[in-house]
Amino acid sequence: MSIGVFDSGIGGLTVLKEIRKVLPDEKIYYLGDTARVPYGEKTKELIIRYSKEIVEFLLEKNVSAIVVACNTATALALKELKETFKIPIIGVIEAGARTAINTTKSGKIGVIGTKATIQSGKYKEEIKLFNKKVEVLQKACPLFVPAVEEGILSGKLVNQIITTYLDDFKGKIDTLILGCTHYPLLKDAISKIYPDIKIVDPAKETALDLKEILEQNEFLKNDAKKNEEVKYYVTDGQEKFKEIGIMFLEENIPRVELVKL
Ligand code: DGN
Repeated sequence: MSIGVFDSGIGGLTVLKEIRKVLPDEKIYYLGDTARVPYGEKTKELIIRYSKEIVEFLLEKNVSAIVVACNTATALALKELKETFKIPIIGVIEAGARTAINTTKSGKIGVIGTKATIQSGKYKEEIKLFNKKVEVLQKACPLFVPAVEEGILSGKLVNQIITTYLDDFKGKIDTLILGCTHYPLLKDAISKIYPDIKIVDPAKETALDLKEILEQNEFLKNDAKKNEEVKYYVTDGQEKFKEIGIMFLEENIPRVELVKL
């Protein structure tokens, strides 16, 4: 049994890290579409096409389930992927929305993500499915991704970027969903500035959802090998992926293969 995980690039490694904690013995194929990142500025049609190409690649590896470890691809392509392919495919948004609903006391939730994720309104839609009365404030934070990729995770510059985007939320929300897979690296910096806001990273709950789906489908066997490996694939820039990947995964990435989709 193996699992496919994909992202527009490197951010999905924050989701992979959580999946590895919950399912350390399953073989995982991770694909980062680094040649075509960022998805956050692209059209829905293009994101659906890219996502389908990636799923087809992962299916060739005989994966039993797929995690769309990218908020933008989840927001814009998950529905089409589920309609097109027969295996279980899960995204990160439902888990994020559910966790936020269980976290908020005031019923006021903030969502941040790429422009495409925010414009799609998917988080708001999911949250409203759980509870219509909850108020949702949204904001695209496009400068967070380059800051994270440059390793600027604390200090004056990143604090200024954070307050520029998030001061609008001050006093208006008690829970903030990190609706982009890069943002967990800014969690500490955001928490320091807004200690009263509870921060939700959808990755943890997504990993638990995946485990539940695998159990329901009886995909998890007791005879699985211990500590299975992760195979990494990118569409460009193997070295950069390895270099920055450590920051996201907090472990070394020994080998990355290049693929053409
Ligand atoms: N991984 C993307 C997401 O979670 O929305 C962000 C990266 C990007 O495509 N800009």
